[in-house]
Amino acid sequence: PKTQKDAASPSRKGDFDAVRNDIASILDQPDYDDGSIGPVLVRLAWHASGTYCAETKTGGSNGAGMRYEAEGGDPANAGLEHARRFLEPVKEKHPWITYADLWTLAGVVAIKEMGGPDCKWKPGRTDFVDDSKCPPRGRLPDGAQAAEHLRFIFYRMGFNDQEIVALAGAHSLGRCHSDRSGWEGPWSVTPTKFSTQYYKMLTKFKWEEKKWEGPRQFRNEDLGEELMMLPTDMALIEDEKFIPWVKKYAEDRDAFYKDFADVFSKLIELGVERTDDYESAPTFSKAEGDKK
Ligand code: CCH
Repeated sequence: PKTQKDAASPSRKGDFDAVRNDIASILDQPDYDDGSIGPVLVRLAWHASGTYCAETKTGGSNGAGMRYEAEGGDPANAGLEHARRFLEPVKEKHPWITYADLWTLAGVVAIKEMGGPDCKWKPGRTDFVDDSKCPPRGRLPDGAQAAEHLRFIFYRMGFNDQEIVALAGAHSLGRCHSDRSGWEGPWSVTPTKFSTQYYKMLTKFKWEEKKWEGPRQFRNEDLGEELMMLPTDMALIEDEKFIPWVKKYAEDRDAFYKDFADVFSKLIELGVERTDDYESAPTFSKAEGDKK
């Protein structure tokens, strides 16, 4: 049933500022993780986009294929159903926006609201009407691997070494969840603040393998058991071409903010082909398929 507020202020098609405001207004969620859904929204935007393959021009944020089991059920996307569910009221209030636009815009708004840079964002993504164009599974990075794997995954999208390191700085945000990826813990002591802390942690502390039953991850004895690094994070300081960028971004906040804004905007544009008159999918909470 429509509330009075909805009836009094219907959302005007194309009013992206209104959508931005509504996304910003739901970021603080005291009962969720570290008190903000910002980090998981950034991860949603990234995983929506990071399936892109430059050679075949498939994958990318266009389509919002994660609504379908084919893509949403990829083990790499475990936990992102929470991000999509949090955004559902925003979609219901602004039904004209496509999911593909909403998810990428949510990442951009979250970065900004958590103290990060303004990342350029343009609308115009369309939503798939079925799962036939979902990218194959296995295109997203596996945290258990090393530098060669990172290059294989990110070169496929069209990124270079500097861009790989700049993107990874998003790990100042959020945390690993044992019931999603199997790994456990945040990378930074301020996981809801966009910062250079990830690079500082990597360069200023010595990381050693954690002795536990779970998947291989790293810990520092002075920092305690909470903070962590993945094998792929360690690869950034083990590789001679990556490490100069890690050191640079640890020391130069302005360079990191600028480079991150550029590369995140590039990421969410991958595979986007615009048409003037695009249609949005109906709100998905009313459709079948997105397993809660
Ligand atoms: Fe990441 N990331 N990420 N990541 N990631 C995880 C969480 C976040 C890898 C693995 C993981 C990027 C790159 C990589 C975020 C942003 C980005 C987790 C924990 C794993 C594992 C998932 C869980 O358990 O919930 C690997 C491997 C790479 C390789 O490069 C890039 C690029 C970005 C964005 C620009 C954010 C944010 C999170 C926190 C999510 C949350 O729920 O708190």
